[in-house]
Amino acid sequence: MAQSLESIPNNVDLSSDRRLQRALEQWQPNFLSWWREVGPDGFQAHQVYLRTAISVEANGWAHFDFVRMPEYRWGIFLEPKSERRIGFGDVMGEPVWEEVPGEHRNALRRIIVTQADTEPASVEQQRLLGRTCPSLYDLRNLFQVNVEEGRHLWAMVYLLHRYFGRDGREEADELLQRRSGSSDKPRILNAFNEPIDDWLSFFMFTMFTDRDGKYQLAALAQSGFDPLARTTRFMLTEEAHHLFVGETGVDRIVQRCAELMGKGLDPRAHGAVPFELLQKYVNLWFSLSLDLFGGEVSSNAADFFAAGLKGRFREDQLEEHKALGKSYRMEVPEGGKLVAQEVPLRNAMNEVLRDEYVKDCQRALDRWNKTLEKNGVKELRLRLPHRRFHRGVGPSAGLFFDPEGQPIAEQEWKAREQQWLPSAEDRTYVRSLMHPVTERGKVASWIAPPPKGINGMPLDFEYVRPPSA
Ligand code: BYC
Ligand code: FE
Ligand code: FE
Repeated sequence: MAQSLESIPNNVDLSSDRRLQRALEQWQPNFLSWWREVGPDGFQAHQVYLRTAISVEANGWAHFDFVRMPEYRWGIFLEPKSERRIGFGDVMGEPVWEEVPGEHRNALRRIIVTQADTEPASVEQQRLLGRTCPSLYDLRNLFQVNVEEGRHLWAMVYLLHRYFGRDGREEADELLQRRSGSSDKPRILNAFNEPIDDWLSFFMFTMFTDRDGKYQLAALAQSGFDPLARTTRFMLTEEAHHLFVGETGVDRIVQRCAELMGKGLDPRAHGAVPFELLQKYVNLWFSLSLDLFGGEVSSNAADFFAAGLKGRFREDQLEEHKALGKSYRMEVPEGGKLVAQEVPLRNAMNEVLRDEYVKDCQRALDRWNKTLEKNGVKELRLRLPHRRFHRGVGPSAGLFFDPEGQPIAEQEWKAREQQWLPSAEDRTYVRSLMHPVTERGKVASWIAPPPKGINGMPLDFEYVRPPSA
């Protein structure tokens, strides 16, 4: 069953719009070439136990079967239309838009392209991980995340083709041309050009960076541009699994470390990840992911909110939706000191969204810290570094702060950077742990087994089967 010969699974009545269907069918083989070129390396012919979205209804969703990844049915699914009105900003109360308003065309295209760009980027970043999987269960989860990020790209490309005419089609082509980490055509946002070449980084990425995805998608799910709101709502249901993979993945690594430390053993001597490395990887991926929310003070963010393009997290559950005449107090570095500043609330929307994100990350750290405690580790606890630490975007970028957020001199940063962020040696150590474990039911030494399998299957289920099977 070669999917490329069939039409594209969808709930948008694609067959009624022949031109659009043809344009997407022309893009499809380019997507597949991209997938084969920079998608999961070495596993394209394997049979993977995957979940495929076949409709947006609860039962059409949990469809599990063995699939070869290039034959995954990447589909276009939007939540059903409802009588929605714009819920915030200057246009609050007006009916949502079914087409792109001319005055917001550039802004919307930019938001959609930025969102779209992250999806293939993450697949590229993760392409070599299959070779060093800690178990078949984890290998399957990696591929589930990868195919769904591929579907998220489809979701955005549909919007570009359907609503943005020729420039939308050009943008869709360029999404397949940029490459994560490339020096001449890099991906748009910083974190998506960082290497992910070990599984500790993968779990940190799905914990911290996919979680930016959750908050950005939630903000776009409020959008006055209804097709964007409806498609991001459905994407959020898939995102939940990615976050599960990240949060529980790190928790299992913490557990392994804690079990050894609780018995007075040295994790390094037993092929596990030591506590200080866990903290350094948290510092790295949390700070990189904070940058993805944009600058603390942003006129773009204010414009997006005013225009009804991008709301706050769960905007529909807030009490007021104009965000006018209010300010947000933040500490901003100025001339080597921290100065309190009152920022008009709309200009602080990136920071408001980041607040929700940080709370959610703290919740996960509390859970990991319980795992340390339960295993008899008394003193050590993981901590989120301060928001100013190691930032590349916003007023703290280019300045130096310790993990508590205190300004320090560049020299001190240089002297201590390796205590706070993974050093070349640390990365080498983590990579040295990465040996593939592909025997059914077996798990690598550095990670605890998961508490249960996927879709009610046992832990020793053969989640990924070699091509001959
Ligand atoms: N890297 O006004 P500012 C996901 C640029 S993740 C590089 O402060 P704004 C996923 C910015 O473009 C979710 N450049 O920021 C996760 C602007 O450039 P110009 C992805 C950056 O515009 C895992 C300048 O700096 N979705 O789905 O308010 C796996 C000043 O910007 C960065 C979205 O991002 C950066 N980190 O907000 C798979 C949603 N940050 O104008 C998938 C769509 C800022 O000076 N994007 N810049 O040329 C947006 O809503 C906004 O573009 C941002 C930035 C929130 C990213
Ligand atoms: Fe995604
Ligand atoms: Fe994701």
